[in-house]
Amino acid sequence: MGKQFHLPATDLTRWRLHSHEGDHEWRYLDDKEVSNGSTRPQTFAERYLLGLTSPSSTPTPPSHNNNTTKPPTPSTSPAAANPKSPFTQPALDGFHFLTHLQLPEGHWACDYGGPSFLLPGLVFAMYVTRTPVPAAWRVEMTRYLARRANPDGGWGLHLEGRSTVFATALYYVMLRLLGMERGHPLAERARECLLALGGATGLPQWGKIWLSCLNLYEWDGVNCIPVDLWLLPSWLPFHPSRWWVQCRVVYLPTSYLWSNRCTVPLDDLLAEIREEIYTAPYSTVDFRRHRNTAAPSDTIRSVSGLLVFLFSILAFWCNYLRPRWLLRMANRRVGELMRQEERNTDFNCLAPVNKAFHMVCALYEDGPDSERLRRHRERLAVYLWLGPDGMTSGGTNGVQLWDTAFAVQAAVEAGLADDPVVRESLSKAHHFLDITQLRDDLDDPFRQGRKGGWPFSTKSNGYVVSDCAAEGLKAVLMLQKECGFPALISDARLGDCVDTLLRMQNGDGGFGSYERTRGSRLLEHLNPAEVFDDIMIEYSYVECTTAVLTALARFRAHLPGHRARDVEAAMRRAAAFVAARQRPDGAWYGSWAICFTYATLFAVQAFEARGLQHGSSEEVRRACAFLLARQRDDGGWGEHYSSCVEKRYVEHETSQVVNTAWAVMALMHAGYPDPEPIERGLKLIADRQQPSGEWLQEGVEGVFNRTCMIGYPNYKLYFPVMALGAYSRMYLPKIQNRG
Ligand code: LAN
Repeated sequence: MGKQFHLPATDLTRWRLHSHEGDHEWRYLDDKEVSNGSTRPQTFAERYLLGLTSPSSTPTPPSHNNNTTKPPTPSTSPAAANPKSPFTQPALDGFHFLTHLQLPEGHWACDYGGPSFLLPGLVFAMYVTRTPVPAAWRVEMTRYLARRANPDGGWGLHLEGRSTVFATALYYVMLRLLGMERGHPLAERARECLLALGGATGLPQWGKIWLSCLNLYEWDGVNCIPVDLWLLPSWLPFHPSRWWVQCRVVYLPTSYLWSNRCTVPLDDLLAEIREEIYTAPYSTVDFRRHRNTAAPSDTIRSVSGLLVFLFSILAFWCNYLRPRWLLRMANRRVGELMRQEERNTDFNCLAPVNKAFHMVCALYEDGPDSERLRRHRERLAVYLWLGPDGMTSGGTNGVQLWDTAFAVQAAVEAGLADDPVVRESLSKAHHFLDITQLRDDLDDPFRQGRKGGWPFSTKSNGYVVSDCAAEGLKAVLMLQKECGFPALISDARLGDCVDTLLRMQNGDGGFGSYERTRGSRLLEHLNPAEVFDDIMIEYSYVECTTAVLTALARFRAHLPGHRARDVEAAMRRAAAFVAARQRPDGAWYGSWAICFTYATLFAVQAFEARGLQHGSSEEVRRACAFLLARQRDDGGWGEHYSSCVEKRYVEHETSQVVNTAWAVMALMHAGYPDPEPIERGLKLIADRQQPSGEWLQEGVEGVFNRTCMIGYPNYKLYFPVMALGAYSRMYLPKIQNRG
């Protein structure tokens, strides 16, 4: 964190978190609301999320209510001599803490921040569309940037990363648009950092697109994104419908913006900023020459020679040959596809990147007073998250379904479902799972079938994700079939989920994120975004594949009659995929969290679902050996995010509760015969637990596209519970049965 500046803050006690079917909005009470006293007090969850809780205001955990002191620090004596697990009470205390954070609709909220290229887009979209930024947002966004600046004055691709042009230029422009003077020390230091990194000509393509919309860069200096692409027949191997959906939905609105050169008129402020972000006066910059300039601080992969060649042909086509009528036709097509995305996501869009671009397109297509733009304005707040350090944008509109599914699994796997407080919480979570299931398919030709599946966040988002559907299915099966909760979700609806999952399996037996893989890996040569790797197509992932495999196994145990042969075949192929992905060192690489401990936990569960454990599988033994070799003297595991970037295990400076929970769970699922290392890991987790039952925030947990980190703050709460509770419920019986 950089030098601290004195910046105004809002009164954090005035913020309230609203939720409608999981869609969040932080609202700031105005003076009138405060003075007439009609507002409800902040809840514990709100105060916790805003960093306003203190030990005295924190509810006491059951171990205290029972008049017992916190259970004695567990000894590391052999399990057999320790029939009542010393880890059960910490698990219960941990889950009780989670119940205080649950929202009335049954899900959990959290700060899903980290990436730095999301918030600027939303602010830019507001600037271009002349949408006023509420004063409280302005104050809190500025404060956030001040709190998160690096010592050199810049910002990185994600919160823990070193400064890049991408983040520093976008945040700098954002600060200025929010009203910060160029002479403010925060702005001054950011500008110095940006210019030292080479200035805004080194922006990757997505940054260049934004600055062009803002009239701070020239469209001629952005590699072409022709709308015509969307008129091509979909059988073509490079058709956009074959791209990874996250990439496809970004290039849909940006193709419109690029092809129509959409640019906000220059005003005084923009004219000033123009002269602040380049190393030379604006009028002397030859933007055309910078189409492929990417700052060394930012570049993960440079644009391929093939793509540079294609770009030059396409630019010629777009600038000189393409008839106007064709452009109009393509615009219409892209407009239809954009409206379809808006309708299907209740104007949230898939994620904040395409949301912000859509909002700008709505202005240019439909005008400043259009209903479409009004709906977009209304749905900005779902992405904005307020925390102790200010306001930022989440990577999606939240982690609602994902967190809820894992919280349920943690309670059940830890054997806590009979506790009355836990039961009430599970019942609310069950309701959320019920209302969030996707009940129908869409008429969109490019969308993967979703009926019966679950999304990552909310029903409004509406995109099925293979592992979210799988984790949701497991949670419902646990509640309804194993813990006696009512059948809110019928067997037919559970069967729909399985049918949807079966349709998502790839040719290699694995599962991708949102869709089946539709294009060739060769398309990666056409990746124009210099800062992200592997974004062009869906790939199969070990985590997603295992999630589906274990969900199918649990489903089959309860409903063996549903498509028995298809389910068995899918499981067999999925297991083969996971086995094939094991690295020579025995571990698996994690694509969605940090990193080898995460993926190895999943992979080991895939083997377990096929009846293979330490005693019966060489692969599982190698996985255990990999983990054991990395256990630290304090009993924990700690992986640094560089593991993801460098694709080798990189130690964190300290053991991390979340990595430790994953590693011990992997060993337990593997049936590792010696409880000693597991107990040492669990002891570290129990020792780090606070008197309130919670665990404190440590390093960032999640990742995407290998280089961008993203926070999953609830991981530190439910994965420890799951690990602590699994010890006596799942692990001890497993090794004791074996004799
Ligand atoms: C996510 C978040 C959730 C994540 C899991 C469910 C954990 C994973 O197992 C499958 C993939 C998925 C759904 C996922 C995909 C990529 C997302 C949407 C994100 C990491 C959150 C933000 C990110 C998105 C791509 C950000 C925009 C950037 C681009 C490069 C397009």
